[in-house]
Amino acid sequence: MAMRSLRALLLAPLLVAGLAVGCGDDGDEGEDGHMAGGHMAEAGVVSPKPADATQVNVTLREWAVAPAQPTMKAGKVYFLVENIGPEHPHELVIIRTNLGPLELPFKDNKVPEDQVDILDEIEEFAPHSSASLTLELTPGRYLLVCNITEEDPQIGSHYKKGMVAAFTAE
Ligand SMILES: [Cu+2]
Repeated sequence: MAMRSLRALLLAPLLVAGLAVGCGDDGDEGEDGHMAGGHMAEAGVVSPKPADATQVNVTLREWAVAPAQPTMKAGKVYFLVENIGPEHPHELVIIRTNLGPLELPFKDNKVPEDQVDILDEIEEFAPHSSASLTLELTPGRYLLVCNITEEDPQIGSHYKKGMVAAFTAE
């Protein structure tokens, strides 16, 4: 989170400069990355799959989280996550819960991360890039959530827009 504020600080003068020259470009994309909620997101980082892990591909887009399969064997899992955008950075938070996809607590326009059992997460990364995460899943039910909230009221909470999927380890 500290990185976000730093980026916002670095970005602010650029935005002011852009306004000052009456920049005619009304797109919201920076030259080197993609903006959402006033900050840039960097491309995701993909690490190699450990030999003993089972791979699960997940696609993130506006506005859905789509695992290639709803169920897998418990154990070491390698999530390979692609953000196909088309425009917004997304993240992937893995929450252990028996609640349904639409039943998570919701406060201040997002899922309060101190009120759910977060196993791990991939921080937000730019559209048209991929990221990976390896973790141990014990048997049980999980929700895969993008918990980004944008200031733009037309967008707001990505979770409420539909970015959540159920996932079970058996
Ligand atoms: Cu998202």
